[in-house]
Amino acid sequence: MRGMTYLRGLALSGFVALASGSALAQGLEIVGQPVPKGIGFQPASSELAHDQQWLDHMVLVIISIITAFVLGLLLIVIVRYNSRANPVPKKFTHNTPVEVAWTVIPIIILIFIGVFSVPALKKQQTFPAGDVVVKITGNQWYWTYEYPNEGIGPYDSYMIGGLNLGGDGRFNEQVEADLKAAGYSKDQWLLATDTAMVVPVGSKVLLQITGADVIHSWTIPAFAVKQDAVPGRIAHAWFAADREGIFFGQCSELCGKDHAYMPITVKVVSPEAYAAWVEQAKGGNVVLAEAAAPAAPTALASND
Ligand SMILES: [Cu+2]
Repeated sequence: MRGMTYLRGLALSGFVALASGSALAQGLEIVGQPVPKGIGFQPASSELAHDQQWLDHMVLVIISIITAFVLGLLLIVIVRYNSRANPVPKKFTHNTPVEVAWTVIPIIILIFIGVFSVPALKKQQTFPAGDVVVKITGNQWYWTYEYPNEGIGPYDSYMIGGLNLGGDGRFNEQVEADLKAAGYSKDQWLLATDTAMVVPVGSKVLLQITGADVIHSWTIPAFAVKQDAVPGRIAHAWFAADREGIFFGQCSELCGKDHAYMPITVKVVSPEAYAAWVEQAKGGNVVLAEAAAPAAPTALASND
């Protein structure tokens, strides 16, 4: 299944990427990947991710106010009650109204946060039947995907330029050529894989995640999905991607010497492209063909 199919040149994609100024691979926009000096989230691309990021920003506002308040109190104490400004300190030890306030106000703040965070967590952990079910197995050091309902796979997904594909774990001209042939640039080194998980946009995808040897962890940050892959257990996770594109993640549980070399690639495509891929994948060719992906740059959302 390795084959050379994925190494076909994708000059058109490269041209479109240059022309539109955004990264494209196989006609799909690269949406979810780490960026240099980035400190924020990857673009939220599922309802779960929108919830998660909204929650994060909301809590950030609260903790910023609290931090500023405590800093203000500290400054007042430092300026007004230092030993020079206030040589004879007060002797009292209790102040009931203040003590009630500093107990009740934090309780109210915690309840307020909980009112929003518990439903978000529950949504994450309430698993739909799934329009698409994908079984994911973590191995040292690659991922295996299987679509039990469609009879696709299991097939493996290796990092381009990784040990399994003839690399030595280092970036070189051959790796760059392999990435280019698969429709990626050197920016996707350590992220792009030869095969990918392919799902239709908007559909609820139920993941059944397990490990074959040691504990791994499957994640796509832009979908707000992260789940340990534990040998002997099947854990569930779900997402519904709300935009087409290519999304990357990396194994997130230290799993041995090549832990850093087992990235995750998910391609979200139109329902039509997905149906075409399913037919082709049933025949054994799981590499998303260029023709299956939308080619018109005008159909792509901007990456903001
Ligand atoms: Cu790992």
